[in-house]
Order: sequence, then structure tokens, then C-alpha cells
Amino acid sequence: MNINILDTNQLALMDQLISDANTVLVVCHKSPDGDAIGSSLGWAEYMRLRGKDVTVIVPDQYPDFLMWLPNTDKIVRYDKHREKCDMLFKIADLVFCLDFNTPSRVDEMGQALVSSKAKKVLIDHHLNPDVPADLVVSQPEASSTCELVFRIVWQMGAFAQLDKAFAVPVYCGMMTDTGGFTFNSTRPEIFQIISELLTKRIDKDRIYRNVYHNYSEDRIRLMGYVMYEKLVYMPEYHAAYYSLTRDELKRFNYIKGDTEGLVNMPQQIKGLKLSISLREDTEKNIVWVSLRSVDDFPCNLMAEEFFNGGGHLNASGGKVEGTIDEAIEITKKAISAYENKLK
Ligand SMILES: [Mn+2]
Repeated sequence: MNINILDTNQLALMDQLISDANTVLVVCHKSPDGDAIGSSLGWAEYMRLRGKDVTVIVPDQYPDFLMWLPNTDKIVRYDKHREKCDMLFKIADLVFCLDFNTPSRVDEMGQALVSSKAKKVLIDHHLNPDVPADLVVSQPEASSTCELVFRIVWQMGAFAQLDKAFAVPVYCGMMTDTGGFTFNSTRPEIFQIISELLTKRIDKDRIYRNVYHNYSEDRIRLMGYVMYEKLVYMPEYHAAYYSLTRDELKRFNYIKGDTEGLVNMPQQIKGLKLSISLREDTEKNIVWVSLRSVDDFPCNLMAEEFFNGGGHLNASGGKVEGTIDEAIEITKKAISAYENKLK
């Protein structure tokens, strides 16, 4: 299987940077998702194999539905252990930045990251990488950072020596970043990679259940409420949106992660091209916006133009600094501005 992604120079530099380092950090973006956590844990396993003293640092809390992953107990949260993390950034020889393209994606940790004298390597699949690094592996066409982690490890000849503790998080991140292999996952290499991961005797069906069949009663009722009461369907535009206020979230005992993936549900309406979620922040006067599309509808452009955000072609995010009613008005404007591409 030829899934190599590093050119000869990159391969040599990667190996050199790793060989020269002793203390290694692996960091990912704030509000980490399955790909961020999965790629970090997988890469940390590779670093352990290389005999490194490795620590995974995340900016803040990661979702409950990822807690079962192996070695999550060793993850250090920057927001909870700032001093320890700042010290680690000072003494580290090498920092791997996974699944983000700019220091602003790591929140308060950005300062410690940028000022760290350690060598830095970026491994990411978002557009326009802008992290100062000694080696940048940026592949926006990749399904996930986990896919990149696999391909690098494979190319470096280390896969045979790794076990489940590598294969489980890597599979998990590939799965979550493709919605269970339902989007952005048509390239044959993806399934070649999966077939290799399965040789490590991972239980992919259980991984699926651990992630997707993990709802509280409150969450499943919130989903029902949103789809029944709150969804605004605009058939002439092949678009739908919904809004959730702070009070509504409270009614369903909202905890972080409860609305995760909800924006994908309206996509099941036949012919729908665009789905938008508007969620009021539980404290600040901000409305968080998520956009999902199919085919070539560019929700990243819509997110940039109307919602102070950006992202991937089919999955983007942003925010409105204002009330939920203002956010709804902007959403209506955005949909009609893109009428040509939607109708
Ligand atoms: Mn990702």
C-alpha cells in the first residue's frame, strides 16, 4: 500500500527532530473533538515507542464520549494545570501541534506554545496553516488528522510495533471526523488504513457505540424538541436552520457536548443542501453557529462572510456577537444571499 505523504526531505527532518528530542509535547485545539484527542493519543503512543518522555496537553475539557479511550487519564488540561503546562512548554524539546491551523485555536495556551523554544511540528488537515513550525505537514484533502498520523507512522515503518493503544484512538478520530465514514471518506486509502487498523484487533462496532450511542435522556429529548419545535425548513432553498436559547438549553439540563452533531440531523431531509445551528452561549452574549452542507456548497465561505468564522467546505463554524434574534436575521440574509447556489 503506497500511502506515503512525506517527501524525502520531510521524512528525514521528521526522523531527525524526533531522534534529537527527549521531552515531547503533543497538543491539540480547544474544545477537542474525536480527531483532536484521537490523533494526540495515537501520536503519543508512537512517541512512547520511540522512547520519548511524552505528555498530551489539551487547552480545555474534552467530551465525555471520548473518556473511554485508552490513556485519557494521562492527558493534562491546560486550563486546570496551567503552571505545570507552562513549565512543560519551557523544558520541552519538541512540540507536535495536531489538528489545528493557527495558535488562536488553542486559546490561552497559544502564548505558551508560541514562546516555547522547543522545535515544532504541525500535522493538520485544515486550510491555510499558520502555526510557526520547523516542519509543516498540512494536507487539507485528508479525512482527518488521525489519517495523517497513521500515514506518517506507516511511512516511518513503526506501525507493526504499535498495538491497540495506537489503533483505537486513530480509528476513532477517522470515524468522528467523517461522521462514521458518511462524508469526506470516499478515497480508497481510507479503507486500506482501516483494514490495517483492524489487524490490531480493535472492535470498531464497539468504538461506534461508545461514541454515538452515549446520550443522556436529556439529550435525546433535546434532539426531539429541536427537530419538532425549533427546526425552520425552507424547502425552496433546500436549507434548514434552528436556534436554541440559553433558557431552552437549561430546560434540558444542557451540558457541553449535548448539541454535538445535532446540526447534521436536518441533512437527512431529502435534497437538503444546507443546515445551520444557532446556539446561545450559556453565559456570554454570543450565539455559536454551526454549518453543514453537501456536495459543493461552500459553508466555509458563508461562515466567513456572515458569521465571523470559517472551516471546511462542508462543515464550518462561527459566531454572532449579539442576540439570538439578530443571529436568526443574519441567517435568513445569508441563506438568501446564497440563493443561486442553493436553489
Ligand atoms: Mn480534524
